[in-house]
Amino acid sequence: MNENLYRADGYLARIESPRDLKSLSFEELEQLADEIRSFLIKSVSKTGGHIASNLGVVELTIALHKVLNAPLDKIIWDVGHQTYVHKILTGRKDVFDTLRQIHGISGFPKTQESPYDAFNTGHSSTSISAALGMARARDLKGEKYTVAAVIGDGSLTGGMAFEALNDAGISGTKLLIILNDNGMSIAPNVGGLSRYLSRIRVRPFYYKTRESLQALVDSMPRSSKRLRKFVHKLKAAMKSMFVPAMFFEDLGFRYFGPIDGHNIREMAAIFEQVKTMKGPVLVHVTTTKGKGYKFAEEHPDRFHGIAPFEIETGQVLQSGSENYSSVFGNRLCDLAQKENNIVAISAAMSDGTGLRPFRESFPKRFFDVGIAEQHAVTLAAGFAIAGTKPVVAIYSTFLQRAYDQILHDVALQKLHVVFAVDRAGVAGADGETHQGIYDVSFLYTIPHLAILAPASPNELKEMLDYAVMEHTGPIAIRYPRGSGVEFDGSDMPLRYGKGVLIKEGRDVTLIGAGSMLQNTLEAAELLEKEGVSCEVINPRFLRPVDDELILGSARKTGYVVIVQDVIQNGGFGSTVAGIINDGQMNAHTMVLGLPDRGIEHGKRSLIYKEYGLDANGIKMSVLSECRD
Ligand SMILES: Cc1ncc(C[n+]2csc(CCOP(=O)(O)OP(=O)(O)O)c2C)c(N)n1
Repeated sequence: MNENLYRADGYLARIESPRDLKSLSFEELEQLADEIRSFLIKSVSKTGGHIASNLGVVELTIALHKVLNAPLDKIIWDVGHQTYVHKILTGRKDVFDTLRQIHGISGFPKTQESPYDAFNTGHSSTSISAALGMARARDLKGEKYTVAAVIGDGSLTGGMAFEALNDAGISGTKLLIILNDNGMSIAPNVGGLSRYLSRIRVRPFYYKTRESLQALVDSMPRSSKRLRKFVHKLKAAMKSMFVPAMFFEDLGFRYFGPIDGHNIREMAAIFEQVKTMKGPVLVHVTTTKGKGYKFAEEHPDRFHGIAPFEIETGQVLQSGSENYSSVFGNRLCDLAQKENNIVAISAAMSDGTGLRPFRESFPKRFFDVGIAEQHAVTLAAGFAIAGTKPVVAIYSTFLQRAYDQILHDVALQKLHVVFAVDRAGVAGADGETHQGIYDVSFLYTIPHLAILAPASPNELKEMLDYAVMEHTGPIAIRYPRGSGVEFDGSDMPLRYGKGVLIKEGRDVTLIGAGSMLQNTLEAAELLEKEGVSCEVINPRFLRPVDDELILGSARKTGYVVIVQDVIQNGGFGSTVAGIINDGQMNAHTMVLGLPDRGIEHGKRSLIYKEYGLDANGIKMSVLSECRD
């Protein structure tokens, strides 16, 4: 038991599984909610994590588990960043201090971690599709249980969620959707749907009256057909008076709400009622993001995902040098001062991608499209073809969503769109759903696309200048999470398709791509001490490859090692190896990268170490081949 996080004589100490909630009264559940809040604040202040979203769903999670019978009943959490309370209630409170740490529990649902985690999530807007699939499978197999998707108003801005609503509404399938509406994505939510939800939020009178009328209909004997018809007509008239178009009901859902998402009793009563209903139902609950912790309520965006912090002040404990995201954002502002044609596009991540200064300085040239990466990319294509210079900043992992838009809408038309691919490489504590380790492989299949990887903040600035001001076609710059350091040679002028020889040597050529250059340089130092003379190349362009530079070095050393922070297959490493093999020279090649499977969560440096991509790991791999 973790006595620092909860009291031995409290209610939380008694909860080993959701079954233990069934016997508690609503007053006791409210006390449990208080204990969970204090547990969350204490624990996440040490590990870091998605504190604000979880503080917002304490009562909702308790009410759901009180009424549903998990793991028989399935709960699918959209994005999954708000599952801490669910994890605490489903037998994981005593390992909660390992959250997001290497070999510890994940910050997202994992079917392999617990039978209570019904579906793995991480990227947004997938829950309704997955829940509908599970519900349809249940019906085909003649099984009986409830499937519930819990989705936030931010995640509802993603196209997939609309596609799923469109399908689910007419499915006739028993399905429960809980819309957790806190008015926030990471930043305040955007778009027409968000505006629509806020209009509903301020019209509780209509919904309360309508629910009472429905209850009246339900209580009437079947024989009183005329009276039932009259009440139905009254409901319809009220609807057209108060809510011009009832989106969810028109799509085919029975709609309940808005309900106070911090009132366990009220939510439990509705969940009991809807649990027995046959078709698709949507329950709209309103919550406060960050509820119960002053700093998170006041700054839900800053406390969305946060590093370890001091509880008393809300201040983050570690603060390092300027990170790549803000180097990018600030440099883009400098360029935008000079060039009026530049526009910036974000898919609900303006803070994370460093675009806040741009948003504030150039509000008319900044576009937050919601969690809609596909739309963001084709929007950029439209901007480009109409003669502006769009820069789209998206994390590597979320860019996966927009593969076809990059290929079909941007690249085939050779449009000048700049992709700022943030969090490239190992992303760290968010884990396997968030690793930016696939982008080079999938971007490599896209025609006409240049791919650059800066090895230092100065290089990122140079590359951004080049990509925005000089290049004319599609171009991606991929840079890692966190900050970087400068090195000798990082100020060499950038030339299209050209890498840089950083250090000359005789025995082996080490090519350190982007963020891996630093570890590669350190590995070279270690190898020199072992008597291995290393030549080191900074490729700068992952595509096109500087074959002249690389072939020249391969000819000299006869042994080329490519170090990259992405999966080994496809992309830069295999292309370089192919070029060397095609050159029919007697040179040996080795690609060091990550295995082609999910990479777990943990501190970035520890993950790189685990997979042999730290300086020592690189040295050992080089030596093992030298000695063979
Ligand atoms: C495809 C995709 N893009 C971006 C993100 C980053 N992201 C994580 S949570 C979040 C906001 C979600 O808002 P909402 O669903 O309302 O949940 P809340 O945190 O407000 O509870 C975003 C943009 C993501 N997980 N997936």
